[in-house]
Amino acid sequence: MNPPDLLPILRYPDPRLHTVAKPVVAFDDRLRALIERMLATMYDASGIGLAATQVDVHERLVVIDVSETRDQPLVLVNPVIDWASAETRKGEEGCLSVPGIYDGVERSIAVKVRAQDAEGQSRVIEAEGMLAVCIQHEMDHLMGKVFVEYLSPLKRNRIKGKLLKSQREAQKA
Ligand code: K2U
Ligand code: ZN
Repeated sequence: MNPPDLLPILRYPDPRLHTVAKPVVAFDDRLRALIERMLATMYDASGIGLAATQVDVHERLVVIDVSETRDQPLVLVNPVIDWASAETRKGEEGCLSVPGIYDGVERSIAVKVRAQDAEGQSRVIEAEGMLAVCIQHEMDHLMGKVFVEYLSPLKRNRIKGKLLKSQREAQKA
């Protein structure tokens, strides 16, 4: 079987990254094919998470794999954070849509998420550590939020300028 085709990842400050995703309603072959392509895209980009928003699909779907062995994919459809710890920690974050930029973001250290799997089965996930951070980062994407929005306007404008410059140069090459 051919590996699934990779999907192009939107790059900040593409305005489509600020679209609010709609709930997934059909648990069909189209969804399963999309999940396969998102997983292939995430692994190919060495990411530990990918939200559908980042591949210009505006539905509430996230894939994650925080395992060392890169073989424990987690599919979250229509995820809802039911509980987030009051205790927070500032951690270094990156984003496949903001290549080469890493900065500190404050996140709850633990979250409880209700979501459906690729077949539509509901499940509850209690997460902490990197998985909790990744879930919060991906859920932001589904709300049209990119992690650089937690940074100061000065930093964010510098990042915007840097990325637009590198995108222009890439087009010339
Ligand atoms: O762009 C994305 O949504 C994938 C994110 C997920 C993520 C961001 C920050 C912290 C945890 C997860 C990353 O780009 S995946 C790349 C990466 C890998 C390990 C640690 C941090 C970032
Ligand atoms: Zn991201």
